Amino acid sequence: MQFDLEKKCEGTKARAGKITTDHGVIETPIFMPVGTVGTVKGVHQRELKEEINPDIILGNTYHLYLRPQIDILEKAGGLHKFMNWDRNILTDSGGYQVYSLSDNRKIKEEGVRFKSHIDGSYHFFTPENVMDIQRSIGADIIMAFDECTPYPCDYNYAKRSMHMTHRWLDRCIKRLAETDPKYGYEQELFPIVQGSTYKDLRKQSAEYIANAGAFGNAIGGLSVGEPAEEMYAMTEVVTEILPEEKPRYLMGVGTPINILENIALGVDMFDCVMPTRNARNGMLFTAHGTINIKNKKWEDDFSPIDEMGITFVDTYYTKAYLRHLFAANEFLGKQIASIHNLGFYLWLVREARKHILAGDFATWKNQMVQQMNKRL
Ligand code: PRF
Repeated sequence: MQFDLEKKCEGTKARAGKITTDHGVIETPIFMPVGTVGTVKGVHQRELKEEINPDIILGNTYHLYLRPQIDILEKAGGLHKFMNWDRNILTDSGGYQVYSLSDNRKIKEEGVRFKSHIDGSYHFFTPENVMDIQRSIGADIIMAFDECTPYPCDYNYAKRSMHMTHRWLDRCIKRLAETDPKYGYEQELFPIVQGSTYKDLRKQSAEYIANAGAFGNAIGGLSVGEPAEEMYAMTEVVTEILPEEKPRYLMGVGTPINILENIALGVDMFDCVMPTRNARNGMLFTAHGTINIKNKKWEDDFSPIDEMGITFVDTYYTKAYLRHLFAANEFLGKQIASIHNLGFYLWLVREARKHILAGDFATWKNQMVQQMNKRL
């Protein structure tokens, strides 16, 4: 696997780059659609590939381990084959889902015991078995096992947790060195910076993570309820320290505005459930602001969903029709909105990349942030 830094923005810390893996090239900045259980909710693989066209999508260790379970994924020959997706996949380690989904969990140095949100059964995740599970899922990029602290978080808790995440990282690295990929292509680990909203902890963590010498690095523990300004401040502290020649991934972020602001702070990769989750609730993101398609004002608006949109649904359907589908609670409404929103997110990061390469990213970004900060 290789990362090439192609261009740095002059006015901001934004960068354009390319990650080359056995499943193709990932142009950065990138937004990775979330395919938690081996499906980007509501979107066929064919639509995903042909309309939205991301170089990489995300899967989840926690969910895939519980269902369909690892033996099925191994029999299928890995997640790529199971879901028929021949481009890149990144899997999150479960170091977040265990905390956000399982109602009953116990965190110890050895690992985390948790209760399945599906059938109430008990399971144990350790840095070692999470690496083994990610070998079996077969993602191209795999994440270290970490603890994502909540917001707000007591300083001493955040500090202890951060150190444990660092020790867990060492165990992840050791386990990976002792094992091989299962399906004949390379897998690379991204360690995760934690440290809550404390600058000194974030610095310490970024230094530790940078020293691990991994292929790329991630920033976790943000977008957990803190104000956007605090998130940006933490990103900035961390990107000052993480090596420039390696890709940087900000986990679980965010709104279109959050994404542009963090690109400006030197982040290359993003994922978030927002475009698909909000789509299912009738919220559409556009370059001119957000639309609540359930609103009565769209009832007789026969204009296209989004004249500027990149996917076929944007001009194939009208706002009035999409509103009707939501009012009637039809599946198709959620599908159309999901395709639109993902198309918009991918358009946004591709535009960002173009402007970084063209040298006018800062001006473009400021204008977009202003434009998108509206309700239509
Ligand atoms: N850790 C992991 N996954 C994550 C996060 C994290 O901190 C976040 C934080 N927003 C999203 N997904 N492993």
